Amino acid sequence: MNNALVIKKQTSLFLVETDCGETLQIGARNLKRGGVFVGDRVLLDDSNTISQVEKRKNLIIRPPVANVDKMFVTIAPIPKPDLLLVDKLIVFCFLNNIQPILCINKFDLDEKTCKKIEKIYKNIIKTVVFSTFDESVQMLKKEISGICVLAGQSAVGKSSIINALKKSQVAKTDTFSKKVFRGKQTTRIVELYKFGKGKYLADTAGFSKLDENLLEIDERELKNYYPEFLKFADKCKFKTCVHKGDNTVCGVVDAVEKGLISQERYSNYLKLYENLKNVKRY
Ligand SMILES: Nc1nc2c(ncn2[C@@H]2O[C@H](COP(=O)(O)OP(=O)(O)OP(=O)(O)O)[C@@H](O)[C@H]2O)c(=O)[nH]1
Ligand SMILES: [Mg+2]
Ligand SMILES: [Zn+2]
Repeated sequence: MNNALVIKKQTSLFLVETDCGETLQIGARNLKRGGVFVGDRVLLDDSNTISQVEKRKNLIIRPPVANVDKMFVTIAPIPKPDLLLVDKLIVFCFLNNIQPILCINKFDLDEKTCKKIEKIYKNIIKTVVFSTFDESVQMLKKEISGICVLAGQSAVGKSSIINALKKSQVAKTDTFSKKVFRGKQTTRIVELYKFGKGKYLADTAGFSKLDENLLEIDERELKNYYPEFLKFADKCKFKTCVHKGDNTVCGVVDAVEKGLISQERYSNYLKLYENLKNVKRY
C-alpha cells in the first residue's frame, strides 16, 4: 500500500506523486462512488492501481480540483476587469473553506487601473500587484502552500504566471486577440505544478463560467461573505437587514455613502443578491 496525490488526469490514466516522491502514471479500479480528480489523495494497491480516494476537504468543479487550499483570483487591466466575477469567486472561496488571494497582473500595462483595483480589495483579502514580464511576479511564490489554483477571466495571464514562476514554458499561453478569435480558453487540462514539498499550483481555464448554481446560498446569507460589511452591520435597525437601503436605518448603506465601503463592491453585491434571488429553487 502506498499513499499518493493525483497531479494530472489523462482520460482514464492518472499521474500521481507518491509519498516517497515518485511520479507514476497509473489507472484506477472501478471505484464505487464518484471519480478521481486532480488534488485527490489516494491509496494505491500492490499493483500500483488507485484503490481508494480519501475524504475530500472540498471539490470545485469546471474544471474539477479537489482539496483546494488557496485560490489565486487573477485580474488585469486588460481584458476589461470583471469585478463581479472577482467578488463571486471570493464568496465561493469563503463558502468552500478556500483562502482567496487577489493577484493583480499586468502592472506594466496600466499602473493606474492596477492601483485602483488594489485599493478596493487590499483591506478585504490578501492582495498582490505584479507583472509576469518582470521579477515582481516572483513574490507569488511565497504564497503557494498546499493545493492552490489560479482562477479568473480568460487572458488575464494565469498560464503566464505558471511559466514565469517555473521559468519555463510549461503552460500554454495565447494572445488576447487569438483567444477572442477562437472563442475558447487556451488552458483546458488541469495539472498541479510543484513548487516544493507540499506546494502545488494548478493552472486552470479560470472558473470564469462560475454560475449561480455554484453559489447555492440563500440571498439573505450573502452579506455574511462580505467581511467589510460586518463592522457596520450593528448599526442597522434590524438584525435581518440585507443592506439594500429600503428606507430603514442601515449601517452598510451609510458606510457606502461615506466612502468607507467600496461603491463597486456594494453595487456588485446588489447584483449578486438579485442573481441569487432569481435562481429558481425547486
Ligand atoms: N503586458 C502584459 N501582458 C501579459 C502579462 N502577463 C501575461 N500577459 C499576456 O496576456 C496574454 C494572455 O496570457 P495567458 O497566460 O495565456 O492568459 P490565461 O489567463 O492563461 O488565459 P486562459 O488560459 O485563456 O484562461 C498573453 O498574450 C500574455 O503574454 C503581463 O504581466 N503584462
Ligand atoms: Mg491559460
Ligand atoms: Zn443594513
